[in-house]
Amino acid sequence: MFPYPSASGLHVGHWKGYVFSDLYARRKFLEGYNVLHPMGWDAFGLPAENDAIKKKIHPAINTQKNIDCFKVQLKKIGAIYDWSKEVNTTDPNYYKWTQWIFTKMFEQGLAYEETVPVNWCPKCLTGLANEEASGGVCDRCGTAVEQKPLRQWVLKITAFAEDLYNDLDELAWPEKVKLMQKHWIGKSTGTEVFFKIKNSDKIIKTFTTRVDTLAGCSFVVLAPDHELVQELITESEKENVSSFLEKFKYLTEKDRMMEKEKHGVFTGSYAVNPLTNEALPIFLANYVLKSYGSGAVMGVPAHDQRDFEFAQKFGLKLTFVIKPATGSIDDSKAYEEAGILFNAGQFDGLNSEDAKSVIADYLEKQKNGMKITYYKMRDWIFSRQRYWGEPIPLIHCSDCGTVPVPEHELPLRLPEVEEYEPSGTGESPLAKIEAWVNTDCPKCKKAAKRETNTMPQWAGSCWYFLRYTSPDCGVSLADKDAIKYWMPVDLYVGGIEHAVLHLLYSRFYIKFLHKIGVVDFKEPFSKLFNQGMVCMKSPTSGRVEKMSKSKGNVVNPDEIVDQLGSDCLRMYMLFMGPPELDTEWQTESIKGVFNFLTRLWAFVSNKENIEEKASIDSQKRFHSFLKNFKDRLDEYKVNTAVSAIMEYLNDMQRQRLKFDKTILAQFLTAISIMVPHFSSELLEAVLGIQLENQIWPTVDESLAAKNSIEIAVQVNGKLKSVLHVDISMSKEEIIELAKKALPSFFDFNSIKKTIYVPGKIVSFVC
Ligand code: ANZ
Ligand code: ZN
Repeated sequence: MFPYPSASGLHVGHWKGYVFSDLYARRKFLEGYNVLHPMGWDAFGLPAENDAIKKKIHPAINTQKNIDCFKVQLKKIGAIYDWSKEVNTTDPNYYKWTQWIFTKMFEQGLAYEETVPVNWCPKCLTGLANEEASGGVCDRCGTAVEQKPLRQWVLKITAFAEDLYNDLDELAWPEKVKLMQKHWIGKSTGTEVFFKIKNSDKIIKTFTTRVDTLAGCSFVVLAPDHELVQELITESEKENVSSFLEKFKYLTEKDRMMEKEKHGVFTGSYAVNPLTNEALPIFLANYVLKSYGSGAVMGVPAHDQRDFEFAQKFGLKLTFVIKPATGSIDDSKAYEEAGILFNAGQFDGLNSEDAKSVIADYLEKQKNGMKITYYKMRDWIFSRQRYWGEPIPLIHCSDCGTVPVPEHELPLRLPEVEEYEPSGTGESPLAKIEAWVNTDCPKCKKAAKRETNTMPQWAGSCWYFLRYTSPDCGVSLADKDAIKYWMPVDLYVGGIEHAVLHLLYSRFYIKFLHKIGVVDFKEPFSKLFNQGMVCMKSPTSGRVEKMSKSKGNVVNPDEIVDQLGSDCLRMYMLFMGPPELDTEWQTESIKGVFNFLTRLWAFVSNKENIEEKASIDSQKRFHSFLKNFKDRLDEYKVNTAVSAIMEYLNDMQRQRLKFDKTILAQFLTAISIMVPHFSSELLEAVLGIQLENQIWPTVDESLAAKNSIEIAVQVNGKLKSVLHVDISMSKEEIIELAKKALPSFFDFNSIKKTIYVPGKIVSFVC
């Protein structure tokens, strides 16, 4: 995942993912693959704009400065990035295609304009994100926010909901991420039940996943903003209802849902239960959302706890229609489990799971309902009222309506302006630039106005990986053959915080581009790896937290590189712990890695450790190391792959084994993927060969075959070391080796007793 070039620069946490992906890029390269390991910049967006405003430097200049700094820092990693493939989302030659994709979506009816309520602070005069308006008050000034309808551009991601959901199953992604996307998309299969309204020809559609409970439905509830509300209110209930509605006017859906207390009001109207023909009171309530399902719910207090609480409060009828197969019903709460139907007329005795389809079929036949699948995911609000983003390439003409900027006029450049601060009126700062706003309609050539909203930061990151294949392509978003050759991405590495947003939006874009024939695959990232975060104790909170400048717990990689070298930091990042987990930075441990590398350097550069032809023991030890190393890499257990190198050196020294030139070259080549500078220096200095000419070594399986066993060495019951010994070794030889594995300061005279458990343990009692 390409970085957002922030002003604070790189910290060691950023290294973790980059070193990890470099490891696999280097391995594939040595294996003879053609590898595309690129880098680029996700440089539009609010943080970049805010930083520029703070420094009073134009965002374009400021962003370029940040990129330059980032690049200097990144180069210290020594990754095999192909800088000729660099992309930058703010480059007009790049965002031309971000805009082009939008116009294609617009032409396909997948980008539409809608006036949607956004959180609006009447004091700050700006729209706020849901996260900025929790509890119904403005995050900045504490004023109660209103729901203000603002004109927005929305992308119809829901058109792909089914594929976005189903195709997850094919992906080699962490289960956790797939599950998070499934929850977000929120597929729900159920039944829409139609309720006739008494004294009206209208019907209310309610969505339920438990149509088996329909016989127990004793009321119907609508969201307070449901479109039928006004028609349902009877004269006698007018006052009650309007004071109820007044109370909820300012709350977001989320806040309404969060409230534990069930609030509601009777409308005065009744609906008819299509199974029992009973008349059911129609209510409005805070716990029903307009934006989900059909915005109305059939209330079944006996089998839904929310409905139960609501019914208790309003004294509504409680009818159990499902009972457990054994045991009895507790009528102090809802029974939400599966069971057997009763009190349900012709459906009595059915098991509740079967009853779902039987009753749905029955309703369909009577035209009182239909089976339906709903998705919780909403369409994507795509416009921002800010300067630093891709201008939305549309023109509003009073005669022709909304017309896309023709392809040959793209990119539609962001105009140079003096004032790029948010205007505060809910309009983009672009709206103030009359010379830019006023233009001609591409169709009828009459005077028209440009759209002034810009795209969100996500727009450029939804498809950048395609551009890496041919960043200079001028005729399409990327060269068709190049896309075919390289894509989809084989291994995508990044943090889990992108599990839903970026990773879902990119999947949507690729599905769209597949639909219009730009790509011939439907998923952008075949394999995903989420690296964990690097954490450290924060001086402000005293807790171990994710590294970040604001918490004052960052380690600057440049300093570490100066003191200990890039390879030492690389190896430490890989050794810190399982790569997918969050791990704590420890300065002591990185010094341990430094000491190890120093020891390895001394061992390898000592001519006495190289002989003409390595002993069979040495060959066996090397190939079992290599097998181990590869297996652990294949399983992405890179920390244990580092341990394999450490164990190997320990055994070489302990057992006084020597390399020959072939083994040494293979060994240094294998570990070069972790410590490339170190390896290539040694290859050149000791063997006179170039890393660039090496290939990934193959394991000799016959030599790697398990011919050694692990023996634990204990002193007074405490584990001191683990030996890898040849199975042919005698008890005496093993005890000798075990003694050598103890620290040099160990007093051998203190040994009272030596116990050897064959094939397992050497235990010294002192
Ligand atoms: C009647 C019923 C009886 C329900 C029962 C549940 C248990 P999921 O699985 O999340 O899709 N529901 C439907 N639309 C709603 C809305 N707009 N706002 C709030 N709640 C809504 O949940 C589906 C269930 O959530 C539906 O099934 C409905 O309650 C409720 F014993 O219908 B159920
Ligand atoms: Zn026109």
